[in-house]
Amino acid sequence: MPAVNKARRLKQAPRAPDPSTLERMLYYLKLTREAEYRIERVLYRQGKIVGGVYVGRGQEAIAVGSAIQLVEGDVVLPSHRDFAAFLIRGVSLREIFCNWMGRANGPTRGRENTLHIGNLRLGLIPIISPLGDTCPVACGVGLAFKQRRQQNVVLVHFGEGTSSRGDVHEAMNLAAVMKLPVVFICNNNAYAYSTPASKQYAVRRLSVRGAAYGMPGVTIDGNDVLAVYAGAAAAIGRARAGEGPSFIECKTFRMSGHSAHDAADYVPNELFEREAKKDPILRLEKLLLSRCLVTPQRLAQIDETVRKEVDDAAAFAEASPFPDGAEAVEGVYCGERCFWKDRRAGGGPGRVPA
Ligand SMILES: Cc1ncc(C[n+]2csc(CCOP(=O)(O)OP(=O)(O)O)c2C)c(N)n1
Ligand SMILES: [Mg+2]
Repeated sequence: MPAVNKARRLKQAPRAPDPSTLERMLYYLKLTREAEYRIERVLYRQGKIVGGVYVGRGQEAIAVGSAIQLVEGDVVLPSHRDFAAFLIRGVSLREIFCNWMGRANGPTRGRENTLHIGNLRLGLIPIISPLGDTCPVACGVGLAFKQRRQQNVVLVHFGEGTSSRGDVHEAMNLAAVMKLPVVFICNNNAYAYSTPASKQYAVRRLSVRGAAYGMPGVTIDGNDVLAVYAGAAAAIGRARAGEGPSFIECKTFRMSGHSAHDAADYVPNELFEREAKKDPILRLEKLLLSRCLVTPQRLAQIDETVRKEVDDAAAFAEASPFPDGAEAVEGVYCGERCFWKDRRAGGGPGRVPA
């Protein structure tokens, strides 16, 4: 967690994004879509990526519209479908692809291949496998900010399935009682693996749970990046002002199986067809064109940039070495010769020094 107090330099985010932020949001939406497509539909199918591959196709606007507003010192705890949060916080596409492809120079040095990567300097806490456990951790980060009188905020994302877990409820209660600067963002994509939302909870809107704990709760259209931006701006502003946590339910749809191996046969086709019409990228493109904030030529340029960046990252990862088998036991325990301590001291990734 960043220790430096940047409070005096922080300003509350504006409610409406300016034209350059709108274009940046479009860029990140497109970069996320293209990168995840390459990972899930190309490299995985070529056998170059193995194991579980989770993407957030169709729900990219949630991470984009919220993380884009974070400033130095803020922290985000993304879910497994918030790829854009990693990019916006400054993890490079090359690092991400190296991690997916199990390479020695990826952030986990080939130890795992999903987005369980973090970087405290960037204010990014990795996904925690037991779902929901990120929420109490978010409270811990928020408490640290509060105790240091730092005006930073924490965003924590989780699915609607995860919202049924006890940890989430305990964390929401704790955050409200302690007035912690945490924004709870529920990515409600209608399915938790094969379980539809109707079998997950009995309330009409999950946002009523905000009031249950004494914090504002809103339900917004998670496929509308401007709605996400506005909802997140209000919650972030409140958190920065020391007024405590908020709960945002972002309604969206998982436009994929749970993971790359899952054909999602249990999701009716009509649902995919209906939801495809609400695609967040097409919506933002249409809006920017109608307001003359981009030209068709500019859109084509963005597409070209995005494709080149993804080509570069994939090629870089493919050309990168796999780790030596012996490295698997390095850095597991932090003892006298600690890889992680050494790395913090500038030792860089690689072997534990002798
Ligand atoms: C405590 C826990 N239970 C089960 C799992 C296995 N699991 C991983 S993702 C997932 C679905 C979660 O659904 P949701 O919270 O709606 O998120 P989504 O995948 O839809 O984004 C499950 C059951 C887990 N990682 N942790
Ligand atoms: Mg879900």
